[in-house]
Amino acid sequence: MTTPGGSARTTCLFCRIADATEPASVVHADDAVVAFLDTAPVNAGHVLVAPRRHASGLTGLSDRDGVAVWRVAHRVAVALRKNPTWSEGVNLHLSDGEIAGQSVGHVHMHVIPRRTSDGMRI
Ligand code: DGP
Repeated sequence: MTTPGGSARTTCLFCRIADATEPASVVHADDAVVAFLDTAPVNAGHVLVAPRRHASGLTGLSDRDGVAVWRVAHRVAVALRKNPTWSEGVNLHLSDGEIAGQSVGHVHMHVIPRRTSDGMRI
């Protein structure tokens, strides 16, 4: 499925993943959102949730797409929480802007499973 978005459809990595012209391990896809495994996971099962429609950051994100991203991030988090081997907790994280650590210019939410053994302190 291709979502309108001008040149971003070909130049933006996450637009290409949404359009399935770039490979990704997709765990959920619907009309508004695609969710896929992060290739540089903080923990096993680290998922990124991105709107299909291109928005580089929160300023350009519509209410509708924001709600859709949240809905899927919530569902992925709840699914991960069902199996304590996969996650004893979850961090939801979104970096908006380079100064905040955003490295891919297509807004996305991180769903990061947490385990006692991961030793992370965030
Ligand atoms: P952020 O730094 O918040 O913009 O997160 C970008 C994430 O995207 C980062 O955790 C690594 C991930 N990433 C970068 N390139 C690719 C890719 O080609 N495929 C996938 N699935 N994830 C990627």
